[in-house]
Amino acid sequence: MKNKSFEFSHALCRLPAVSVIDGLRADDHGDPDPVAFAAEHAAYITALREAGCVVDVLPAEEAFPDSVFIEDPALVLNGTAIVLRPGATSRLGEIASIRPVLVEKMNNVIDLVTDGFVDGGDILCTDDRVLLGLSARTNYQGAQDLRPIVENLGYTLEVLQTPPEILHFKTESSLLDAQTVLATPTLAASGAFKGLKIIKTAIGEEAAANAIRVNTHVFLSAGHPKTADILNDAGYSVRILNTSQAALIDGGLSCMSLRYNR
Ligand code: CIR
Repeated sequence: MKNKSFEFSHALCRLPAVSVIDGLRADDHGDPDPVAFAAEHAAYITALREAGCVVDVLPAEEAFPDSVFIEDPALVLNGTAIVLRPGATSRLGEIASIRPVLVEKMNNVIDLVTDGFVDGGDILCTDDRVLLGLSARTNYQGAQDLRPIVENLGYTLEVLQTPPEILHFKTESSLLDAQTVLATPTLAASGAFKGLKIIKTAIGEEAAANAIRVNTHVFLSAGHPKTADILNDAGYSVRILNTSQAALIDGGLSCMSLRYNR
């Protein structure tokens, strides 16, 4: 029996577009290089496959610079895909792009019923809980829309507040196993993770928090050696991946795939 919060048979990714140079970002540290981005993305897909996932790779969507971050317009729970509504205007068109793919691949597809906003990056799932961080991209109406959907799928929804300086709830947190999260000291202190064990990122390595557990591996962004040591010492099998290009436009490891079971 798979542990549904971190054991996945499949993943869905979308190739980065050349227009990724226009990706949204809070602070400008230069544009990503599309060639380097594609190389890092290819290594990420290889790592997902080596971790045991069948990976379907969708073509790039030039009209949507941030569409490589495929986690944001959808969530898959128990084989049901929920089409979300990204909170950035430039990303709303990603809904129409991803929806037919989900209809083809998933058992069931559900839409949000109002014009509320939810980004997948604000959602962290355990086996039976959906933690949703309100943020600049996810609003209360979106949370209200999501609640009956996730409850019908057997989860409880917990609506939390992402500290204002953080883009997404999962920019600074990730699930390591059914009882444990990796989180920055700031998000850990917010009280969001009641009932869960918290492993904190090392000081100065906050960007390491956007990790992903995929089957027996924990994918961690390169450049965070102290956090890698903490995770290795805690018994996790850490796989380091370069995310330097995604980081230039506020993306990380979780955002670049939808992971699910079929
Ligand atoms: C954005 O601002 O929407 C993208 N540049 C980054 C999205 C990252 N997604 C995520 O953390 N789930």
